[in-house]
Amino acid sequence: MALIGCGFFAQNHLHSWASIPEVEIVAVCDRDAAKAEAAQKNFGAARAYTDAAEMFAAEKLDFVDIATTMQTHLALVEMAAAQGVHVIVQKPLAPSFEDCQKIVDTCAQAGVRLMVHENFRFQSPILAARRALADGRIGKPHYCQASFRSGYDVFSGQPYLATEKRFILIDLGIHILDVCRAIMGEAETLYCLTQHINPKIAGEDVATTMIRHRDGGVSVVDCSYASRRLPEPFPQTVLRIEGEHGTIELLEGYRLRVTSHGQVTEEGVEPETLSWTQKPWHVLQESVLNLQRHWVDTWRKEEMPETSGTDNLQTYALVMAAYRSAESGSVVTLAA
Ligand code: NAD
Ligand code: 89Y
Repeated sequence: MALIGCGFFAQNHLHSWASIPEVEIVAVCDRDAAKAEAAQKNFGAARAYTDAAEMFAAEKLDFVDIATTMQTHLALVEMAAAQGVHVIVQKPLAPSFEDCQKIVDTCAQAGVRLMVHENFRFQSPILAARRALADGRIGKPHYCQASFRSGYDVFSGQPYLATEKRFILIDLGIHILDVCRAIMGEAETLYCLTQHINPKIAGEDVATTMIRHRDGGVSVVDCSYASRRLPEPFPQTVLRIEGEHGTIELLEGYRLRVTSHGQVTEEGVEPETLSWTQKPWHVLQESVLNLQRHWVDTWRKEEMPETSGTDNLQTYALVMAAYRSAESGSVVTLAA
């Protein structure tokens, strides 16, 4: 495989690919030669490129992992699809729904697999909560609160986040809405309020969304980068899922509490740090490995990955509906 975009978050992709035995990183590519060369040296790739077109012309690849920012995704996917190379693309898939659809269609027409790097649903604490639900411990869920509230300075590592006119919903809310979809299913209607608290950034940094799901369930998805509180909980997502027989709570401090048929159990679900992960990012870093492992496993079984392009269009549609709702002040109905 080859990786395009050797920046801030791609380091986690590289460490994860390096620890999956079935995968060989043959090439890396970044417009910035220094970043490409550092990745080549640190992860033992045979070749480093600064031009993706040149890389696709020269290499025989099974798949490419695109870890650049969203503005470049469509053009890079078109290059991969033209060579019959399977694709993983970081979230958000593209700046508009139309371009996301083009990415999905381009891959379908070329017959290449497409997975979106939507990793939050693969965090081990969230997987533990999803397992408790799938095991029937609370029965059918009718309410979910998925909450991510932090004051962590994400702008020092990712400065582009401070200048985007749209910030928290498309950067972070996309993950929490995706976790909510994974738990509660598709949405029918949605209402969102946004706030812009930090004057040093261009976009909204708080978003509170209420969802009515197609099967009648209700969710509240709230995200904030303007919450000043100690201990700083970044990057924990907390969950409360209520069902007919009990409640699943993923609490701060990575505690999973399940009330099932009048009995309560509680366990720690914080992942161990790996040789290349560091707190507080370890839970996100490990989810990259879990997602990349899922790509390899589903490829071998010839199954669709959970976060296929087609699946991710539904999550992206929620983000766009949330912006529409916040801008218009009205409830938005999602297309079937
Ligand atoms: P970054 O700016 O640090 O890295 C992007 C790199 O891509 C840069 O080094 C840039 O030179 C390179 N690049 C851009 N266009 C290119 C092209 N056409 N060809 C080759 N190289 C090119 O950005 P980042 O913070 O690492 O974010 C990258 C993506 O990862 C974003 O979409 C972001 O939303 C996503 N991200 C996801 C998570 C997660 O948990 N899933 C976390 C952080 C960032
Ligand atoms: O870019 C974001 C993401 O996808 O997860 C956390 C993050 O790094 C900052 O919000």
